[in-house]
Amino acid sequence: MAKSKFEYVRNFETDDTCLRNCYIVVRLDGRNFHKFAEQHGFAKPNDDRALSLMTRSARSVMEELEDIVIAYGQSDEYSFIFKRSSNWFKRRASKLMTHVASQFSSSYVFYWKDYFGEQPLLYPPGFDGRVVLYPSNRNLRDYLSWRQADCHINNLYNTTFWSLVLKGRLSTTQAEDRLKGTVAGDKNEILFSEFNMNYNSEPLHHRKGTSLIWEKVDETTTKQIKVLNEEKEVTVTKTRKRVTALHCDIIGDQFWKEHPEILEDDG
Ligand code: DGT
Ligand code: MG
Ligand code: MG
Ligand code: MG
Ligand code: MG
Repeated sequence: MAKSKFEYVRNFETDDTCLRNCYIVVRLDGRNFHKFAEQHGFAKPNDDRALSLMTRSARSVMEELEDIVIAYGQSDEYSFIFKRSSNWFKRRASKLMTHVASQFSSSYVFYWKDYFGEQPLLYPPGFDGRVVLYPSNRNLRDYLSWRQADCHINNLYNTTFWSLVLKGRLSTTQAEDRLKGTVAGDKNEILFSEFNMNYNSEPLHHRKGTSLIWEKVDETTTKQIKVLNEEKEVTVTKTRKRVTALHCDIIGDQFWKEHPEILEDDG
């Protein structure tokens, strides 16, 4: 086909191919969710409807897009890890990131009513995205450990903060002052001695966030077939992959030993 004289503008596109052999991480984060949570009456410090909707949207991203081996989410963020050998969209960062962000955002709106029922969505939420490349399994594991450690630190702080405010009747400024300079042990102690709470008994999905991985399941169905004009019933077993949500520690070795299929060998 003849080229128009306008074709040259294509050369202004920049190459954003992700380096080979690296895991491609796309992290999304809710835009101004401080306000979004306020306006939609999210429970403090954790709203299970909101967390479940995030995970439902992340599940849609994993099911609809290619090559995502694990996703990890907490608060208003989700990270999606593409397998290091992925060649989806020729590894173009902008394609991968925008597909993740748009699939996630439209799912968040699409599934809103499944979690919030009649409560209306007051305005269209948005999510920012970024792409980060990790060249080794250690780097990727450290990335995920960083996000899970962040979940833990924030959740311990928020749990203590909102206990002081909602149960201890402190003002938000007083609670802030009370927590200034405290370490994890101090917060555990406040929860235990003042609110009779054992932090380690708080829900796992609040303390550890949510990891989505692919799980193999055997599906058995029965089928009617005709053999020599005779109807026969046979059972057929198919192995299918299904997204499963886990709320376990992903910092230690155990999780990675139990799921060796997530990472590809360095080498
Ligand atoms: P950004 O990301 O720079 O546009 O601004 P934000 O406001 O989204 O800030 P970010 O992402 O650092 O912090 C997440 C906010 O979302 C934080 O203010 C608390 C809120 N949030 C997330 N999950 C929950 C929840 O389950 N309950 C409540 N009450 N708030 C939540
Ligand atoms: Mg932020
Ligand atoms: Mg945010
Ligand atoms: Mg955030
Ligand atoms: Mg097109």
